[in-house]
Amino acid sequence: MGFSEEVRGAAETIRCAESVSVISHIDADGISSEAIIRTAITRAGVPVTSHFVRQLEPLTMKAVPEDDSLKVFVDLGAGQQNLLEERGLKPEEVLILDHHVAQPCDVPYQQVNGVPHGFTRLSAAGVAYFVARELDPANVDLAKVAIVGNVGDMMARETLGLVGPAAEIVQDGVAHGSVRLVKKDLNCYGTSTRPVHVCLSYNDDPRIPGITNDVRGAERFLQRVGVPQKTRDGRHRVWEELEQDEKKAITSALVQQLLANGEGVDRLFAETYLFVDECERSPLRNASEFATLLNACGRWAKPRIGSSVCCGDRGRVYREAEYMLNNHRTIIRELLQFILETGVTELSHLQYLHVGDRYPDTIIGIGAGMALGKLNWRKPILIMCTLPEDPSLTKVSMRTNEWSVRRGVDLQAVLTIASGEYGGGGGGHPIAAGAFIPREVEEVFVSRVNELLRDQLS
Ligand SMILES: [Mn+2]
Repeated sequence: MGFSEEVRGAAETIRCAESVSVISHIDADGISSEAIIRTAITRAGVPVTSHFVRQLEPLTMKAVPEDDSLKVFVDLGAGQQNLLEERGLKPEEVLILDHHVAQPCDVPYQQVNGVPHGFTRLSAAGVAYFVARELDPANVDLAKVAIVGNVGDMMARETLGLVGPAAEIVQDGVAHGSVRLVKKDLNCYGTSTRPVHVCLSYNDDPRIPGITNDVRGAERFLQRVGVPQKTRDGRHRVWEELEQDEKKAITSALVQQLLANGEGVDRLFAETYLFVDECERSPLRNASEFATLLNACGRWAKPRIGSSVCCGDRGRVYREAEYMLNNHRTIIRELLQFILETGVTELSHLQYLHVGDRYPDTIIGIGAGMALGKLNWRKPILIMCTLPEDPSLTKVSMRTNEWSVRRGVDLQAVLTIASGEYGGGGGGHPIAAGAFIPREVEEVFVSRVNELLRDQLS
């Protein structure tokens, strides 16, 4: 069966359902997937309820209602079909919309997943979008939310833009009028909300000597290029609102600076996705900042707030989401400060630290990622924390940068292998990955990861 047949089959299953329970994941992709499929199901006139889980494991299976509704698993399920089977779910009461590698299973659960068809850069929000569009072509207004999910799940990162079926979603959004595609934009986070010099100094893909991790350096750079940092009324300008010739002046100077340092310029530009129906300088204005807002909601256990924002709420719920985002950033800044003050232990191929139970496991990876630029950025960082709800387990997060990934580092591979060897489990991306391990193996685990990194670089 081809991918489009799977999509058609899923739409048919939903149309025939008496009622639906959506079970989804709390990250940006999971939240946007849930918003898309719940909206489409509601519009099809089928009663639907939603349930969010941090991950699908034996403990969280109780979130799956014990009724005769159709259970639609989004952004999870493919890799946990044994749990569905153990629960005694029959094939006719399950539909999986996922993009993770499927686990072999004796029960033939219905599934839509791009991976077996070679579409490895289509996240669950993309899969949910195609099913929604199949249910009703008018659902193209959800393309925007699908782009947020795909970008949030790093589907555009390596390829500097969405590709394959995900690029078709972008075309739908452009045709609908809610999405503006910028084909060759600055490859930088925060282009709609951050002052330009802050935006430039936070960027490490590519690393620009004298600007990356150097706010003053970035300010001097803008002065040199002759681009005013502030508006006439004294407000800091953001990248998105700069004039075309100012953007050109900046990127040309960045190209020169990179070339002068013998660095490649291929990662300086990327495709970006702007949402023209959102307020200027709002975190909803572009796909990657919108995804951060969803992640903030999910990581602080408020996925429903993020979902309502995806569905168009711009009132009280949106203000709560903004609060979540600001709170998220404050705590991450604290965590960053903690990491820098405590310091890391350096091994030959990585640097690591343990933050105990000071910070929730949902944000330690983000803090580690931010700290990396201020530490030895050539070595991946590994951060550990204890889990208050299960002291026998340790959560491990790792972060690196494009520079290392291009040299062969794959954090997902090292964490999957090493955690597997010690009875844990892990996953993620080459640039960012996480795992759970038994607490008593922390030390040997770290040296094993160091060894695996050494092998990858040899
Ligand atoms: Mn996902």
